[in-house]
Amino acid sequence: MAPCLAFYIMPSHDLGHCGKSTRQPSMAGSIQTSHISRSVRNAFLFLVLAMLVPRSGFAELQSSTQGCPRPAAGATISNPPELRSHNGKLEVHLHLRFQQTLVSEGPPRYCYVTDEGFDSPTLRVHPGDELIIHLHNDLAPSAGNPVIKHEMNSMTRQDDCTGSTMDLSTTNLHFHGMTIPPVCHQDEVIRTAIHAGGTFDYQVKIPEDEQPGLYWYHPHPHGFGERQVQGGASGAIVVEGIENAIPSLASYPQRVIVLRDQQRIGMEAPGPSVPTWDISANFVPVTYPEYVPAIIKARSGGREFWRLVNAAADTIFDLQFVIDEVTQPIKIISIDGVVMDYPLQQTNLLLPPGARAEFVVTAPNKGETAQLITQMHDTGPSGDNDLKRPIANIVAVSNRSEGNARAVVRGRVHPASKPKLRYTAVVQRTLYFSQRSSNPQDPDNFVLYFLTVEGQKPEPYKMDSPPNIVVHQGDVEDWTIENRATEDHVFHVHQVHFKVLEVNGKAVHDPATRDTFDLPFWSGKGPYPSVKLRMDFSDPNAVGTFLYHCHILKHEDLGMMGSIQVLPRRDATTARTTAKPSPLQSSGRHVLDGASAQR
Ligand SMILES: [Cu+2]
Repeated sequence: MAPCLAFYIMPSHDLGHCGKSTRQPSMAGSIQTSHISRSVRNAFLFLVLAMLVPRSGFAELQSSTQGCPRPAAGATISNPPELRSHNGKLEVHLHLRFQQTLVSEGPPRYCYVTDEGFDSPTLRVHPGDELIIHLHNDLAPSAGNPVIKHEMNSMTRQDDCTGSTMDLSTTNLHFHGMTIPPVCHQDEVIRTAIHAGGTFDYQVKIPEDEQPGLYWYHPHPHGFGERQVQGGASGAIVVEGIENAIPSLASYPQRVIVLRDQQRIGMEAPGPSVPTWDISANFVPVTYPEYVPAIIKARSGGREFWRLVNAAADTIFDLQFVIDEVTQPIKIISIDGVVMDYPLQQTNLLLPPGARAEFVVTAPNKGETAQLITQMHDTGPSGDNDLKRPIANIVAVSNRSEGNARAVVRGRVHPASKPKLRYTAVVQRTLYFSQRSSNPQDPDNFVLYFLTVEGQKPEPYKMDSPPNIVVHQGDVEDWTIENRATEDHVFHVHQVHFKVLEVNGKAVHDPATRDTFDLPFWSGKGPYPSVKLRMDFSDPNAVGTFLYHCHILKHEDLGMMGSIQVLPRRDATTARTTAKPSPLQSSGRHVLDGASAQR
């Protein structure tokens, strides 16, 4: 029993035997598995012991500063604090903090706190703005922390973005969904390793053509993202100007809701009726088994503009808005930060980890019972239990001032332009999600996760792996992503958005432009679930090396990831010499015509 005490100290993949052994992998990556098992067990024993001493007895696990205050279950949801750019600039100090907790306080917490004390603020910027984030890693290095390193043999230089190791107290920052260059001090996450006590300056220019909409920031240290994100390290980014595309939105109260998941307090291994993770909305927890909903106060019968990000590490939400037990239509305006080709009226909204949705809802009238809920989502026989549960009760109030939404503040805005997606792909690739047991005969077996380019060898991603795919700026490719695993996986690519062209081999017209997509699990027989995506590498901000991965962070941490290098645009004189693919990239790459070399 004792080891399972640590369920709320460490992510389940650190645990070994608190759940199904085949679903509780150890840290993988570049490290030896036998070593991992011992490390994790030792770490684990330490943490169990730590649980049994007074909190002051393990102060070395705390941040060097104060912790992360959180609202109680059943609290009223407020918009996160907001920081707005002024005169084309937003500069902020963010301190990443960790707070160890007692059982009665819920799971351990991570948060971003500003110098002024704002917790995980929404950053509101305009296209063209300068965004400067001084990220202070206030996590405390601790001899007691289970330090698991991803060694990178090729790292010898000591400049800013050549970090040699990641461990539990290492962090960095990813601007999810934004087309910010993947270079040092901007949106570089492969080699940016900010160690405990360190400060790192991010200085980015929001692209002039960035789509107005909802994005988010979160840590992306390879091997340790789940733990920090699930602890609460995340925040929304709003690129202003969506009311230019949809003028009616300017008149609606606006609400930013950050959905997260968190470790579930409890001794029992998840059964089919127990969620793998608890959830929260703007940090108001909704926990098993009581599921006390948060409260949202909205003007009776009024329309509101809701901007939701699924900042959960692992949980897939399938949202519904229900009034008096009748599911209400949701008018979806935007997905993943991009206004859709046309609004979609739906009664449910599947939101995998990382995805965003912006939509209009009509609040209930007084006397009506209204809830935002998530439905059960079947993630497959190997997947998590993402169960049906309420998120918030929507309570009708008399007027807007009683509600806690706020009106749109109009600022400098740019016309909303569509991504430059051209429909002339010349290269087809197939990538596939797969997973397998490390050794079915070994009681200590764990799950290995892969995201593989067809033709290459399935291997967990390592930080010093060469790019799996190499393209040039201007290339347009179609990627077929297959799920050959018996649980859902969520495809996400940094720096670029894509169009969904086909689902399971059938053409679709998806009005959304996305950066995140849920692949349903494979049943074990028949064709693999698949999706064909149009990838456009024309944006100069995407030149560089960046990642694609499963956005279920447990899987990402364990190596379900690959990297792509976008080389500078080839010109006419070099086209013929550079068009020949390397042996690595030739695998799974089918050139349909010669046009790619001409761009
Ligand atoms: Cu996955």
